[in-house]
Amino acid sequence: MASTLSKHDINGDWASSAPNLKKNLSLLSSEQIELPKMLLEMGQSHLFEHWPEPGVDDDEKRAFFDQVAKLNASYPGGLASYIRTARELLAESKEGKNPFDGFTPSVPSGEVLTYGDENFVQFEEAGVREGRNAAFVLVAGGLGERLGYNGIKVALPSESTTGTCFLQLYIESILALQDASCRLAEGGCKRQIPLVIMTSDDTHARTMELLESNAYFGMVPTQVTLLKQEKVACLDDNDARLAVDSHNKYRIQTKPHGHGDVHSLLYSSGLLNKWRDAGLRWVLFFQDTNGLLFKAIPAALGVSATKQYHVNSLAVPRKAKEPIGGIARLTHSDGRTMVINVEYNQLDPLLRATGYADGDVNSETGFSHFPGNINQLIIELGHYIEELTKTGGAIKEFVNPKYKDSTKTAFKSSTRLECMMQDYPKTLPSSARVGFTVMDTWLAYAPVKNNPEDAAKVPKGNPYHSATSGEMAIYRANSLILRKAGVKVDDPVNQVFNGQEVEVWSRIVWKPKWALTFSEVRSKVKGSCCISQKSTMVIKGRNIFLEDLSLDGALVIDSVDDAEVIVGDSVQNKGWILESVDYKDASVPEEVRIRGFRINKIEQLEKSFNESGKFCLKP
Ligand code: UGB
Repeated sequence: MASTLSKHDINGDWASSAPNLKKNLSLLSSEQIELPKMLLEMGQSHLFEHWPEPGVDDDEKRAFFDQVAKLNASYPGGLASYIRTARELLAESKEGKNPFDGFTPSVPSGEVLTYGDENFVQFEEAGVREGRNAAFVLVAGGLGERLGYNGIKVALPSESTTGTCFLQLYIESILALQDASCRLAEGGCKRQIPLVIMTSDDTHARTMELLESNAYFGMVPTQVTLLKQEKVACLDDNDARLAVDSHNKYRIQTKPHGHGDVHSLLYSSGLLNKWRDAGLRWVLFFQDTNGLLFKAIPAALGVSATKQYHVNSLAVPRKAKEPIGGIARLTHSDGRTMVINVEYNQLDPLLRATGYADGDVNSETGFSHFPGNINQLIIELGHYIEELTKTGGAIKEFVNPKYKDSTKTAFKSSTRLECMMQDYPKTLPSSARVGFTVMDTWLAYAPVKNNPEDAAKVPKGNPYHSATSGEMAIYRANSLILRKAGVKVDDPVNQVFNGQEVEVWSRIVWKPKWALTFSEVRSKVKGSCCISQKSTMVIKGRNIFLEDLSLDGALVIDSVDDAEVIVGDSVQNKGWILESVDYKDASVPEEVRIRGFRINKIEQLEKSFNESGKFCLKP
């Protein structure tokens, strides 16, 4: 029950600078009284200027304090600390201070892998062995404003041949890693790899609903934990005056704080210690829409384990000025060094300010000197816990106000503090082993971030990062992997969808349990196989072997885990074809429209083997 206010509190002399607040003090409980005191001390009396007499909108006024209490509790150090940090960062931004002042960038050295060579295969094997000691953390609190999709991004189909959504693909990949890793354990193992999903108010309910309505895509429900991040208060000016919500004058406007929240949430959840006590060693962080990522995970985890990295970032070759962060070694004039992501909008100015007159430009390889951060981090758990015990998981923040003019005194719209998960190494001692692993882009990175209009405007040669390119990248990667394993896959044809010219390869898709690593793919392809460009091949079962297969059409094949199926000879039919759709055509579902095509399933050979035993599919 709310306790009553003291005489001093009711008297409210401390509130004389905010007369409208003073009149309403009786609405507050004694637990809440510290909140308005703190707000006044922090120069926020404007929040009460428009408050009417007691008796009017009292419930809204109480709800205001509930919101303030929540904002206060969810930020390390409370709202006062948030406002103080905001003032410091806003002052630095006004002065034009570079957050990397004193640091000189240089090109870092990391592990550069070539898909399918002996080195790669060895790292994959080491990674699969370590898989059972890993926990996965998906940051999925972002709204994806650039994509402009109305649903949550993890519910989007990663490709439309099978319609598998990103969350299903991720979960099935983790389960495949779990099985493969446990099979390698001496005496077997029953470990369930934990998955944490960071959500926000924008995504939480829909993520939960997606999991529940799909039986967690095969995971045990207790294997999955959702941690919801809270938004932070918006700021109206350089004094960090909190912004009043334009839809409700009794609310402070809030916006997302960024994916960096994941560290403090994990820390306060208590999960990290639980994982350590259960013998886990690695935490792998990843983002919401990269359909290729798990093709790179086993090798990258193998690199972490072999090199004993405390932090390992996955990277890909990056075109200069491409909007993904660049990984750089930064050396301070006082001798400190760190290997860290420098966001794309900061890299070019930093280079120009430190003697690279041309800024961020491509080298003779056709790519920037600085590998692109794809925000897949692998962190060693013991070291992580040690570090978070010191910092509580707080990540260095930044502010990015859009000023009205060069006086930098007013903003075009409110701003807020933000933080990024890849800034975690910024507080690490120089002794920490921070490395990175570069993989081919075709293998590791094809996010879905841009809406069709923006994607169509991307400079020629740079990636679209759209739903169209994300899907095509999956077919391309699978085709290239099969080629590497000896299958003759036809060259792609170029087609334009939603104004984007893309390579259309054979639509080849397999479930992660069919093959997670290159060695597994190689072991499942025999003899002389070929697949024409117009073909579609969907492999759903675990023990399906392609042997002297000649495919020109559509083939969909499934089997129970203890069936062994050989697919051979010639399969020919009219197949499945891609038909263009206009993304402005509102009669077409949004997830189809944003890729610019639909699949017309004209004719296919579809076969399911539902009993154990050895079978041969020879039409
Ligand atoms: N996300 C959250 O969970 N919470 C938030 O508050 C915000 C986001 P974006 P962006 O490799 O692809 C990142 O918006 O700006 C989740 C890196 O900073 O897609 O493109 C969100 O749901 C950049 O260095 O990020 O930039 C999503 O899963 C570069 O590496 C993830 O965070 C780039 O991604 C990323 O959100 C990239």
